[in-house]
Amino acid sequence: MNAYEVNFDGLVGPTHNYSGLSFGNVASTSNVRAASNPKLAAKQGLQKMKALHDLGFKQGVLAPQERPDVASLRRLGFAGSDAEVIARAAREAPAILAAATSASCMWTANAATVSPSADTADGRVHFTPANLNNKFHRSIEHPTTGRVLRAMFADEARFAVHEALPAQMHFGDEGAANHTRFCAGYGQPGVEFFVFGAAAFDMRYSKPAKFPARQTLEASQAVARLHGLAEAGVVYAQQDPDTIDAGVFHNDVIAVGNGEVLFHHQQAFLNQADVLDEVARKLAARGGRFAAIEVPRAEVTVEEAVKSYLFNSQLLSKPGGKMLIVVPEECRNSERVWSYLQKLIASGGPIDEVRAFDLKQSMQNGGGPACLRLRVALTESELAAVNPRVLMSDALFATLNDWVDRHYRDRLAPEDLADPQLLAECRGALEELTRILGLGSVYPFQLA
Ligand code: SUG
Repeated sequence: MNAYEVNFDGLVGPTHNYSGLSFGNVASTSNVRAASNPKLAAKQGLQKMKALHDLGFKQGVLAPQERPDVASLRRLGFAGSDAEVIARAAREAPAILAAATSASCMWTANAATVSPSADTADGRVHFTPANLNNKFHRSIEHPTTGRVLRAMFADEARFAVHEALPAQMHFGDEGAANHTRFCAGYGQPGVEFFVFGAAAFDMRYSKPAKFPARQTLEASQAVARLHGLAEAGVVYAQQDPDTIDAGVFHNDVIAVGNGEVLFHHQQAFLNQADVLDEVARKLAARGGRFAAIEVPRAEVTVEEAVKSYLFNSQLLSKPGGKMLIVVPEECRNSERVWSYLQKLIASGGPIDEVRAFDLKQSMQNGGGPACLRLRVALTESELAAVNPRVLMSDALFATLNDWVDRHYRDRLAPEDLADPQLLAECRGALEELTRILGLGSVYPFQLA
């Protein structure tokens, strides 16, 4: 049966802003207090979705969330009407209000970990929303993420959407940003590659010294258990702690995989040679031929990788068997990175085309092309069971652009986060969006 990879991109929410919330993510902390442009951010994201849809790739949309999250503010003791809750938080704890207002759910690579039906014991596609426990502003995403995923993948005979892992640092889970799957074909059993930053219970593993390791080994193992993955189809690898300290806060900042290919930096993993051997062996047993493309630090340093987001790229399989690499414009701005890419596509290897996209609004918070999408491999019949309203089309693109034009501001400065009107604007936009995307009631204000 035919199977596809579908990329579900996060639609940037109306409160997109720069609050410097992600310690360890260099772009986020360097752009703190800059003014943002939510309208432009949403449009840059939509342009990428539409361009890939036009090239024939399967593309979907994942809805943004209600922000500021007044329910979280109430749990922290800010009381009164919604407007009073926001006013009090703005006065007494602006950093907490900023966290509760973040549009960070746009980075849907962190929405969940997904295992396709060919890999799972019960033959369903499994989703575990990520608890994103390392950052408060992201830890509040998973309840709504779970409801949105259930509204998109509602057929329980085909899809299983789990609860997030326990919200605790031992099980810090960052979703698909730390997970890649290798396979000979999307519908065939593959090798799921879980990359962790540290172990929570086992002190023998090394840890970064400066920045947090956001994903634990124990979280990855729990997701593999929940999804019913066979040991023969799983590889665990540890990120090099020094690269985490250099700003590689997720594995998708230093490596990207697709099909039989892993495109990665020389310093991506600890014991890199052993890791690559294990993937090659396990993939061979599943009928695949592993091809690792290792970028040496002599050609691109870790710092250049972090700055250009070379590895936060999408590798997309084209009909002829070759792959397109989708990179952010920042790769073009680095002479060394761009010339590496030219060499790569001329090398005769699996990647033979590059396209750069302007995603600057998201990039300034550390979110490149790969951060913005959640990959779901689906068979033909599973794809037919997905809520069709969330799949990109010319009509949906036009509708969403018009929706953005009517609901989004083109400037949000730090002081604007105290404006109680922002919540009303966000709710108005989402009320309409749930109808456009056929999601039913998924937001706190709709469920109250
Ligand atoms: O979690 N930035 C996000 C970026 C996520 C990128 N995702 C992947 N690499 N898959 C994060 O660090 C910054 C928000 C702010 O500072 O306002 C932020 O949340």
